[in-house]
Amino acid sequence: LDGVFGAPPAQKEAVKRDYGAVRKAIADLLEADEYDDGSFGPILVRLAWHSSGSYDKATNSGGSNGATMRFSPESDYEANAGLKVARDLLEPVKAKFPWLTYADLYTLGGVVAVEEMGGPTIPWKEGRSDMDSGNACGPDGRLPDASLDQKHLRDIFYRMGFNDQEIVALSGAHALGRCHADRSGYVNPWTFAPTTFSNQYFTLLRDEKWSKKKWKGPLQYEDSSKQLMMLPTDMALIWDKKFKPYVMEYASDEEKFFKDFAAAFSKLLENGVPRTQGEAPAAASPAPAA
Ligand code: ZEM
Repeated sequence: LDGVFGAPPAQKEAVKRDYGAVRKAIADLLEADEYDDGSFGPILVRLAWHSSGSYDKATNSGGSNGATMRFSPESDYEANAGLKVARDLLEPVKAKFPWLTYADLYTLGGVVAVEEMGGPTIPWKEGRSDMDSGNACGPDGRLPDASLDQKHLRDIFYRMGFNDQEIVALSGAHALGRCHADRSGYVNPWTFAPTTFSNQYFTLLRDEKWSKKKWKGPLQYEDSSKQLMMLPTDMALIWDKKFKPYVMEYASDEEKFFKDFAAAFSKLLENGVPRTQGEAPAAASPAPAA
């Protein structure tokens, strides 16, 4: 009978796909006194974002599925400078859970980092697959250029299927982390608590007086303490009359920001992932009893 109905149970692959254990393994990597502000959380959020932000809705190409950033040319795009740190950090997790795809790992890394740094719960579901070469890498230039303006932000994010409110909500991730001169050419963090997920990015945009930093580097803005920064694309959010109301709303209502960020970030990670109907994470709540 075994010959007809498949291998006997003992020989079947007995792998329990324990995503709780994966989440814990990622969470255990975050704290690192010697790195940046003491956490790898921010760069894991950036890895998830850049893995996904290559998505083009019109052609349904790019996006987190495939984990194409592991390969040249995408790994070498200027926008992805520094992200090898994050990919290398996650290698031991991949080694410990060989059944896990890189595409699921890179997105789940960002989800766990946001949650561990005090942010909202992000709806996430497994099911991405990995490409085995760089043939499927999207073209360079699909990620935003920080030196440009609101028109550019809309060109980039509308292409992924986002609206103005989602652009502002997603930008709130700049509460986290910092700029590195050797990666982007910019310097300094956006907030005084760069390892805590909060709405501080919006309160600072609203309340601080931002002026052009006087230096030889690319144009960036600094606060009165000269310790914090904003990119030209960050400033566009308070200069543009359609973006600004969302900045004001998120500055005064952190709960609304958390809710909108969770929805937009989940959508970002999901863009381009093939799903059968009802399989996407928003609909992944317990199925009705049969
Ligand atoms: Zn960022 N981002 N980003 N971003 N980003 C940087 C760092 C981080 C833009 C951008 O050019 C830059 C989103 C949107 C946009 C994070 C998350 C998200 C840096 C600094 C730049 C230049 C890189 C460096 O030097 O290390 C632009 C133009 C954006 C358009 C709106 C979105 C959306 C994000 C997530 C949802 C994070 C967490 C960092 C900090 C990384 C770190 O290493 O600390």
